[in-house]
Amino acid sequence: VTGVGALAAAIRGTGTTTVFGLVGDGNVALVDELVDRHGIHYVATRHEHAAVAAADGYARRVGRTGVATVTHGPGLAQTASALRTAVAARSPVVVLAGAVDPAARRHAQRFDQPAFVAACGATHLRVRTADSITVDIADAWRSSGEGPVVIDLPLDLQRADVPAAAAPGTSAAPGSADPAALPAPSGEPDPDVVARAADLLATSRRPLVLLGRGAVLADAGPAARALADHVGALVGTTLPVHGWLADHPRHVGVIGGFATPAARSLIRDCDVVVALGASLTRFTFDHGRMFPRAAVIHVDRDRRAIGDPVPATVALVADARRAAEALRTTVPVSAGWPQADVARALVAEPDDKPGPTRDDGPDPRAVLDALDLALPARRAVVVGVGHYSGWASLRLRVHPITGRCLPWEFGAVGVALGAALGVAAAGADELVVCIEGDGGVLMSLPELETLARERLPVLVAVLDDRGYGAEAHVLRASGRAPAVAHLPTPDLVSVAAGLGLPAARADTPDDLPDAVARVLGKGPPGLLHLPVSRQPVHDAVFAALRP
Ligand SMILES: Cc1ncc(C[n+]2csc(CCOP(=O)(O)OP(=O)(O)O)c2C)c(N)n1
Ligand SMILES: [Mg+2]
Repeated sequence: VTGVGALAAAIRGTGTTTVFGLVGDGNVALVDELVDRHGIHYVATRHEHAAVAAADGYARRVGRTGVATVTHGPGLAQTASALRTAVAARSPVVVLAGAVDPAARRHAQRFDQPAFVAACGATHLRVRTADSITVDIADAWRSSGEGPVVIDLPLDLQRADVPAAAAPGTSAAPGSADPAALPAPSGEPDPDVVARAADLLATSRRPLVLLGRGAVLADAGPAARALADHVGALVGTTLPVHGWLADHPRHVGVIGGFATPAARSLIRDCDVVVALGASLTRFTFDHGRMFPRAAVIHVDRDRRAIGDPVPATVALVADARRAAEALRTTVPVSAGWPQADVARALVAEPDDKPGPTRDDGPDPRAVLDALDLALPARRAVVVGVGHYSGWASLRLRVHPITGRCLPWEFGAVGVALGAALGVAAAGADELVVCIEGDGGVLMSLPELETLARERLPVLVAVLDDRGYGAEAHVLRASGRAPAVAHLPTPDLVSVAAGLGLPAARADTPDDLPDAVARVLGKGPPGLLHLPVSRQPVHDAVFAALRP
C-alpha cells in the first residue's frame, strides 16, 4: 500500500463520509483515493476558505467532526479567517493539509505551517511515519473534540510504501467508530468546586441561568430548567440558541446586546449568573452593561473558555448537565425572583418594528419579516457578519437549538456562504437560508458555483444596501462621509444565473412571496436579491461596532 492509500483508509476508518476541499500537489492523490476507493462525498469548493468554513458549518450542524482538505502553502494560507472562526467557536474541525518535503528548500510553496496554525489558535499535528498513520489520524480526530486541528500529510510519506501490517483495513462501515464521538472525559464536576458554587448560589436572591450551545451539546435543558425552578432563577440564552426553553415562565429571551429593554432592566439586578456552556463574550456580557452586579458561576468543559473576558467568581469545569444537576442537589430551595416582578417587566414589550424609509428601498426588518412568512417551515439559517446580522439572526423563526448557525466568532465577513454549504451537506431535511449582505456575498461569490454544481439545498438571501453598511454607519457617526464604504452592487440575478443558480429580485416586501416561489420552483439552490434601505440603524449592532 502507498502512504496516501493508507491515509485515505485511516480517514475513512474514522467514520468520515463528507470532505470539503480544493486540490493541489499536497492533497490531490488523497482526494482521489477518498472518492474513488472509499466513496467519500467530496464537495469541491472554489476557495480553501470556504472548505474550512463548510467543515465548520457541517460540524456545528451534526455535532461531529467536519473535515476539510487543502494543499500545502498557499492552500492552507487561504483558510485563515475561517480557521480562526472555527477555533473561536471550538468547532470540531480537522483540516488535512499537504506538506512539502523538508528537503525541498527552494520549493516556492514552502510556508511555516506550524506558525500559521498557531497564529490561528488551532492545534498543529503531523503524520509522523508510515507506521503511525492510523494512530496519528485517530489522534487528530480525537483532538478535534477540543477545537480545530490542522494535520500535515508530508508528501514524501504519501509516496512511501507502507508495510501491509501497518496499513489500516479499508472496510470500515459508514458512521462507525468516529474517535471524536468516543466517550470524552466524564465531565463530572469537582465536588469542592460545586460546594463553593452552591454556597454562592445559596446567597442569591436574583439568579439567572444562562444557557449556550455547550448546554445543548450536553443535553442540559431539563437539568437547567430544574435548577432554575429550584432557585427561582430567570432563564436566558445566548443568541445562537435563542428561543430555547421559551415556555419557561421566567424566560427573558436572549442575553447580551440583543436583549429586549424589559429583559435588560430586570437582569441589571441579577446577583448571581450561572452560565451553563455559554461563552461570556463581550456581546453576551454587553461590555459589562448586562449584569453589572452579578457574581458569575461559569460552567464549561474547557477551562480555557472560562474567565475571559468576564472573570468567573467560581470556575466550574464540567459538563453543563452534570453541573446543573449537582448544583440543584446541593443548593437549598429558594424563592428567587418574585414572579409578579418578572411578569410585569416582560409585558408591554416594545416591538422592533419596521419604519418608513425614504426612497432608497424598504426597511430590512420588513423584508426579513416577509421572508419569514414566505419560506417553508423546515428551515435553518446561517447569517453572516455585517450591519444586517442582528435583524437577520432574530427575525426568522427557526428551531431554537438546531436552526441557527452564526459563524461570527472572529467577526469575519464572508464566512457564511461556506458555512451554509456545510450545514446543507449535513443532509438534514431542511432548507438552509443563508442571509448575507452584498459585501459578504461578493466576497465569497465563487461558492455560488459550488452551490449550483452540488445542488445543495441553500437559498442565499442577499440584503443589498449597496456597500459596507456597518462601516458606513461608523463613518457617519464619527462625522465623516460614508462614501468610501459605498459601492454599487451588480445585478445579482444575472450574476447568479451566470453561475448556474436560479435567482429573483424582490424590490418590496410584497414582491417576496412570488420571488421565493419562483426560485424554489427551480431550486433550491437559489438566490434572492433583496435591495434594502441604508437608513435604518440597528442600535445594538451599531454599539458593538463603535470603535
Ligand atoms: C474579512 C473582513 N473584512 C472586513 C471587515 C469589516 N467589516 C465589518 S462589517 C462589514 C460590512 C459587510 O458588508 P455587507 O455584507 O454588505 O453587510 P452590511 O454591513 O452592508 O449590512 C465590513 C466590511 C470584517 N469584519 N471582516
Ligand atoms: Mg451591505
